[in-house]
Amino acid sequence: MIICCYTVRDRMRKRKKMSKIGGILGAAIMVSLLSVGGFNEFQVTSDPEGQGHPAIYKDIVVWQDLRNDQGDIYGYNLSTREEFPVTTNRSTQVNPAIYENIVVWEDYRNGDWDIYGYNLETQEEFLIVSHRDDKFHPAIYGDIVVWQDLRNDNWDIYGLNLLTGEEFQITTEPYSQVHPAIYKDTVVWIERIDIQAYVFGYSLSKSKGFRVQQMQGDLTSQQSMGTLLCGWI
Ligand SMILES: [Ca+2]
Ligand SMILES: [Ca+2]
Repeated sequence: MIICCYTVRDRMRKRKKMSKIGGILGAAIMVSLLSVGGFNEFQVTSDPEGQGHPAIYKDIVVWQDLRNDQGDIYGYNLSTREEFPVTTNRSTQVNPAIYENIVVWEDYRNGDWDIYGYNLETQEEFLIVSHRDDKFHPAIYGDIVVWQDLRNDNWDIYGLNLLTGEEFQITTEPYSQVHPAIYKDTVVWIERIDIQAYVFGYSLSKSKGFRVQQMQGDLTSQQSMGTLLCGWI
């Protein structure tokens, strides 16, 4: 099993629009190879600028990269040992996710945070959702992309079927639903209700929501757990 991690010497993540990528400095993408018999770690990129937020699907690792501007998306093929750009658009691109040959990420090229995608096979970039209000944290499984969306003046979870082009709203509650993850037909997210945070989920096939558990501890660690939730659903 291969997992991705990144080392960070100076992490000052501030959730401000244009300074978002600037919060990750001096980071290097590392990929760890875990096996029953031991643990091997090797470096994927040695570029001196900052790299962060890696994601992996089979042989392909993708990450956000500061080498050219405030953020691009780069990739690495573990089989061919070749590095390649996914997008070098002059605006800021961060937070990639990948499933099979589709990479998705947050993109600031239109003056707010939208979700874009790239097909590694056809080498075509495409817009997933653009709106005047921000969208963060895309996740993808199969043909479904999900993200958190501020268009209703509070965070909701939205999704898009890449095959049909149909966009759909998963949550409508006035509380904030953030950091979605998806596995098969199940979407999970962190929901903040007053000062409490919960993990909720939704079955796309059953069109039915459910509560997973109440979160403990501070919200920062809870948010990072949001990306790990699919490991145990
Ligand atoms: Ca860029
Ligand atoms: Ca909401």
